Amino acid sequence: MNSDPNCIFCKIVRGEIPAKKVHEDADVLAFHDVRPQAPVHFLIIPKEHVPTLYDAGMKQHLALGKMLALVGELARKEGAADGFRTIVNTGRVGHQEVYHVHMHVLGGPEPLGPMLVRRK
Ligand code: DGP
Repeated sequence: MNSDPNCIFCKIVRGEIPAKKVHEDADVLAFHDVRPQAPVHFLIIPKEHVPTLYDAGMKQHLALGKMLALVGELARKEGAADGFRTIVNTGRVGHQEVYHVHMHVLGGPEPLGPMLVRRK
C-alpha cells in the first residue's frame, strides 16, 4: 500500500500524529477534522496515499466504495441524524489543501449554510 512519508494524513494513518478516530479498518480511516466547520465534521480517507481524485482509479475502488458505504452509519453515530453533506475538494480549483484524498462529512442539528466554496 502506497504511503508518503511527508503526507500529514499518511502520518495519521501510521499513528505518528494523533487524531480523534471515528472508524478504522484495513482500507479506510475516519477522524475528526482539526478545524471543524460544523458541529459534526469528520474526514474519511483511504489508508493508501492517493493525492487527488485525479490519481484514483479502479485499483482504489474498494477503499473509495467503502468511504461512501460507511458514511451514513458513521455520520449517524457522530450525531448527524437528520442529514449531512459530503465534500471532496480536488486540486487548486477545488481548494484542496491536503493532497491525500479525503471526504469531508458535515452535519449538525440545524441545516447547514452554503459551504460548497471555502473563501480564504
Ligand atoms: P481540504 O484539503 O481543503 O479539503 O481540507 C483539508 C482539511 O484537513 C481541513 O479542513 C483541515 C484538515 N486537517 C489538516 N491538517 C489536519 C491534521 O493534522 N489533523 C486533522 N484531524 N485534520 C487536519
